[in-house]
This record gives sequence, C-alpha cells and structure tokens, in this order.
Amino acid sequence: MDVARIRKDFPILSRTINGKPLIYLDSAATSQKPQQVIDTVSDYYERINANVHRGAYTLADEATTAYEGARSRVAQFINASSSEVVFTRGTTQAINMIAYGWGLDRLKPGDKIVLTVAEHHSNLVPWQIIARHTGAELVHLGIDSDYRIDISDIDRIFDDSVKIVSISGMSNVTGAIGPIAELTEAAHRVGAIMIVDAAQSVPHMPTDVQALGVDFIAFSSHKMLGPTGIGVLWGKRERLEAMEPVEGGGEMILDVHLQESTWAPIPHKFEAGTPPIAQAVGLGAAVDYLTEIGMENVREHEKQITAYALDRLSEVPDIKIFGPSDVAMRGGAVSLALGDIHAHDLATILDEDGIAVRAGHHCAKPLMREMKAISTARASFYIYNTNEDVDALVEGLHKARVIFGL
Ligand code: 7TS
Repeated sequence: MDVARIRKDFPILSRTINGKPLIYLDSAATSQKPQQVIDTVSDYYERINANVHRGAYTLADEATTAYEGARSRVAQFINASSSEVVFTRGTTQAINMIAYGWGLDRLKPGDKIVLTVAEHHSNLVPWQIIARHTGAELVHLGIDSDYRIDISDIDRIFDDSVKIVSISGMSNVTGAIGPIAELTEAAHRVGAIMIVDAAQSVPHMPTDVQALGVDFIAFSSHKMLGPTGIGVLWGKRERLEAMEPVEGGGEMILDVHLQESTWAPIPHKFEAGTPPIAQAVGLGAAVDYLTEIGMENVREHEKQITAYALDRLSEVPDIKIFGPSDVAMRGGAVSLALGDIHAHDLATILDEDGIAVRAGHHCAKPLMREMKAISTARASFYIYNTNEDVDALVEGLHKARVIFGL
C-alpha cells in the first residue's frame, strides 16, 4: 500500500495547525475525505441534483441511478444484496431502528438482551430505552485482563430467555476485536438475533456479511472516508422483512389510506422521506476508493502501524495503554494515559504541535469505569497515517511529561 500516494488524495493533510503540519490521529471519531469523494459530492450537486424515486425527467432519473448505484456498491463491499442495504443517518440511527423496529413488539418481561460493558453509548442506550418499554433485562459481558470481551461464561448466560445479542465488531476505545463468531453461534443456538455494531470494523477490515452469519450490522459512512449524515443498516432479507418500520412518511409506502397504509418492499420501507442523496453518492465513491486499495491492505497497514505504535509508546515512561497488545486481536484505536496528566491537557499539548487526538470517555462511560479511568487520550490510525505520525505522537508525549514535571 503506497501511503505517500494515498496522502496526496487528502487535501486536508496539507494544512497546518499552529504552524505545524496536521497530524490527524482521530479517525475513529471521523475519517478525513479524499479528493475523489469531495469531487463526487460536488459533481452530484453541480450536474445531477434532483429528488429520487419520483420525477419522470432526466435529472430525477440520474439522481435515482446515482443513489441506487451507491447502494449496490455498498452491498458489494460487504457481500450483501442491494435490497438488504438500508441507508440511515449513521450507526446510531441504525441501531435505534433495530431496537425499536425489532425489539419493541417482540420483547417481554423476562427476556434478555445481551450486550457488553465495552459498547459505545449508541449500542447501550437504545437497548436501555427498549428494556424500559418492554420489561426485558439487559445482561453485559465483561472484559478480561487483556481488554477483550470475556466469553468464558456464555454457556451459563445463554438460554431461551436471550432474544437479542448486540456487540461491537471493534472497540472504539481499546481497539479490541469482538468475539463475533462465538457469540453468533451462542445467539443462534438459543434462537436469538445477532447484531454487530460495525462502526469501527467495516472501515478497517474486510467485511463479508454472508461469512459472518449475523442478522444485522450497522456502520457509518463518515468513518470510512465518506460524508457525514449517512450510514448503513444491513439486515438479512427475512429479518428486514419481518421488522417494523420506525419512521413513516413519503417513499416508504406501497399504498396509503386515511386509516392505514401498507409498506414498500425492503429496503425502501425503512427510508421515509427524502434520503441523504448526495451523501449516499459520496459514500459510493468512498467504497470505490477503499475497494481500489483493497480492504486486506487497509487491515495490513493498520496492523503494521498499530504494532509500531504499541512498540514505540511502550518506551514512554509512566504510560498506560488500554487495549490488547497483540495486533491480530485489535484495530488501530490506541487509548492511553500518561501518569496523572488529564487526557484533555495531553490533547491540548499535542495540538500545539498539530497532533489531533481525542480525549475523554469516547462515549463509552461504562467501559471507562471498568478500566478505572476517568478519561483517556486516544490516537487512532487510518490509511493515510505513517510511522512518522507515531514518532511525532511519542515526541509529543515526552514533551508533555516535561511540562507536567513527570
Ligand atoms: N459504535 C461505535 C463502536 C463507534 O465508535 C461509534 C462512533 C458509534 C457507534 C456511533 O457512530 P455514529 O456515526 O452514529 O456517531 N464513535 C466515535 C468515537 O469513537 N469518537 O467519536 C465518535
């Protein structure tokens, strides 16, 4: 993978921050966008813009073709069929749609929803709301000493009362890859559905929904080089067909009467109203870009840079790294603490040198409590990051130690 060439595609990487070249280490929050995606979105607005699935005029046809073309690109990217790809606002909306559309009518008191303590709030809070509505109970798998999900107890936990299992494919805090195969097997054994919050995994490793064998996955365009405001809910055909739409409105109906209506076939029954058309087209371009590089290569690059980062960071005195040490078990989000320096202070010092890292609880407060950390600083890598970026981070951490008298 030619990172130097890839970097040239990202115009933002040539800007400076505080007089220093930008070193962007926050791709787990959102990735930067290549010129190809930016151009595709502006070209859509410059030449094509019209609403989709309605007007019988050329522009409307072209807009619909562009929008539906993006759907088939996404489908191919995850080895799914187009009708199983629902465009949403992002991962958060996709998980809420499953929680309400699948959970609300089916769950009852005594039923269990299995999650983990390591979930992003967007895979915790929707289930808390649904549990409150239905009387279902939430069960959370813990983490082991290597920050991986502890599945040693699943034989005891999984019985007929488990109806839904939802876990992240890759943690946005520790980088740990989720035990999807083991939990899918356990979930299906007791007749539960298996959901993967794939917000961090789809952008960073090959994803084949057929091979995974899960029921639903959710991910966001903006973490995989695409625009904000769009994401994907993928579901197995029979699951989507059996799931209720959560939003009603234009575009999602087959027929409408004053008292009741019937729904359009999937995926359209889940896409009420005018969808994020330009954003979908931009996501299509992002998928093309990633496909061109090859997701195997994306994953290999991240393993390499994460191994380098873990190695270099371990040289820094007083550092604590929250995550697996084996890169085969993890992605490129590296959370750390440096002595008693507050993560926000650390991020501010790094920013003086143009280095962007996220500081805080990373929308995973229960996990922070498990890890006995109030906050961490998190560096996260993507296709445009280099070992030199890691070197700059390490240098910045040494500088912070001096400033704080460690
Ligand atoms: N799930 C995981 C694992 C995530 O990392 C995120 C976003 C979401 C769900 C929600 O995605 P959204 O696109 O709907 O917001 N994670 C982060 C992060 O780590 N820093 O900012 C956003």
